[in-house]
Amino acid sequence: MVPRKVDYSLYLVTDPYLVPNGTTLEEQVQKAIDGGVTVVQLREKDAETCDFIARAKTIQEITKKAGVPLLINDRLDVALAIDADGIHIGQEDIDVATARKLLGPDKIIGMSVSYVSEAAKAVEDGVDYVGIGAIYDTATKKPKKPPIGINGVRKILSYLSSVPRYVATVAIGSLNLKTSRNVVHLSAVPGRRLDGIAVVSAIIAAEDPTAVSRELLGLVRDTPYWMTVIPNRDVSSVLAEVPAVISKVRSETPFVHNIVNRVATNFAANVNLAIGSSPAMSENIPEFDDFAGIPNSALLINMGFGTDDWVETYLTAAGAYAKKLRPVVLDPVAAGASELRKSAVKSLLNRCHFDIIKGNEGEIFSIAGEVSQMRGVDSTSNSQLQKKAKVVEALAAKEKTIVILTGKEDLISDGMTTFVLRNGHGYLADITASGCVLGSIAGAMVAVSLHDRFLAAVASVLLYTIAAERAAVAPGVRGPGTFIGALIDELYILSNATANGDVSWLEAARVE
Ligand code: 3NM
Ligand code: MG
Repeated sequence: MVPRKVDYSLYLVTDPYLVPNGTTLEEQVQKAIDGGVTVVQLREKDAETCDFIARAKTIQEITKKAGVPLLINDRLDVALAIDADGIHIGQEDIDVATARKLLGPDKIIGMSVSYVSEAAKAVEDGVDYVGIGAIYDTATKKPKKPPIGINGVRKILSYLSSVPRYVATVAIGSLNLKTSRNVVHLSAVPGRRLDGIAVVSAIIAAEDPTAVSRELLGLVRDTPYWMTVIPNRDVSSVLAEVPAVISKVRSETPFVHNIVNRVATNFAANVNLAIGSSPAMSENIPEFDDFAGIPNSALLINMGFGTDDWVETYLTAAGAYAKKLRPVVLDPVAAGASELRKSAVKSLLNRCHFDIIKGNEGEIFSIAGEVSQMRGVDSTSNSQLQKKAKVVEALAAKEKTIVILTGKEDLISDGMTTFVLRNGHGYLADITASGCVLGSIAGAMVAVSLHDRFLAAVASVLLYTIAAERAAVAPGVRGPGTFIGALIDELYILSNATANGDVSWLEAARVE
């Protein structure tokens, strides 16, 4: 047999117990193939050998006709009996060398792995592909190990990118219409991405396996807008585009859904209004889908409060906006301050994509897994600028996001380009929620600038920090209290001036 290039994009794993009433596994497999499934693995954990072989033969008729490879789960004897295209084995199954000897060099051998160490062993043993999982908890299979999330996939892909022989990869474990896009695209590392997704219940239990398969294949193959990073940015050309973004917020009135801590709610809503956006403050899950469906919507998740079900609320909200391809801003308030917050951020990053992540040094370093002088929300900078720039750049590239690191100087990075911005005023450190409201501004800006999120971040920080400089010296401002009112005024004044073509205030910008 000639070794062929296998397309792993949509890899169906069967389960006889999940087939809906009134249909058969064979029918479901046929419908799934009609929808674009590219590989089928027959998985029968309880079948007698004779039944397994009989079923393998009927499934093989379907896959052969479609030119789709058929792999057998675990059972080398069954694979040999029907001359299947290969087998899939787990860590505790037959060893690869024996399987290879019995199957020959041209058959496909795949293995389940959860960690780099297991992947390394599988590569060394000569497998053709690895099934990486479980990504998330799944009801389909009792997990032996904790789920590894998107970050677990990244680690294995990074390892594989350093291996000379190409070993293909699929991810498995609760991959469905909600999770697949992020798992495939967010896990990509330089030079390497998943070849596909392995799916059980989302297809086998579906009423319409054809439609689901078609949609899943699209999620694997279509590159989401947030994978595109604009190369070769320079300060003057980005600055030249800032007024257009600020004006667009005024003319288009984007809807900004703020999930924000109680300390910041009123301030954030007023700031959204001042720059021309339309705020809603809601933690009510049943209305998230409606909000996400509003054209020009954006979501801000500000983690400044902790309730029992907060992570669920954030995940549901981020999922609703992701489904509509609308932007989400994350403000990981005091991300490293407690174990609760650390694990909350970890869950979010293992599932969600964020268009902008905004935090102070302590928060951003904590997310990036770096050590800084973290002291809750008041953390100040001790690190060198170079170090900060490296951290924001790496985090932005890894998470396919724009990172804003606020402080005495603000850093903004898309993973390729990093700007340092030096506007602002000391009063911003003397009032509460000054960082939180920047997240709300970023939500409004990115809602009208999805194609250029870096620009949206630059526009947000400049408008806000220059407004702060002006507010601090505005008539009647005597301290932090009067500053808050003047800051809202200046945001309003500058935003309107910009919309009316007066951009002279931008001459104060200090960006490099
Ligand atoms: N293997 P669903 S998880 C068969 O982690 C299987 O190796 C896993 O089912 C692993 O797509 C899994 O319904 C079940 O979540 C995945
Ligand atoms: Mg097994």
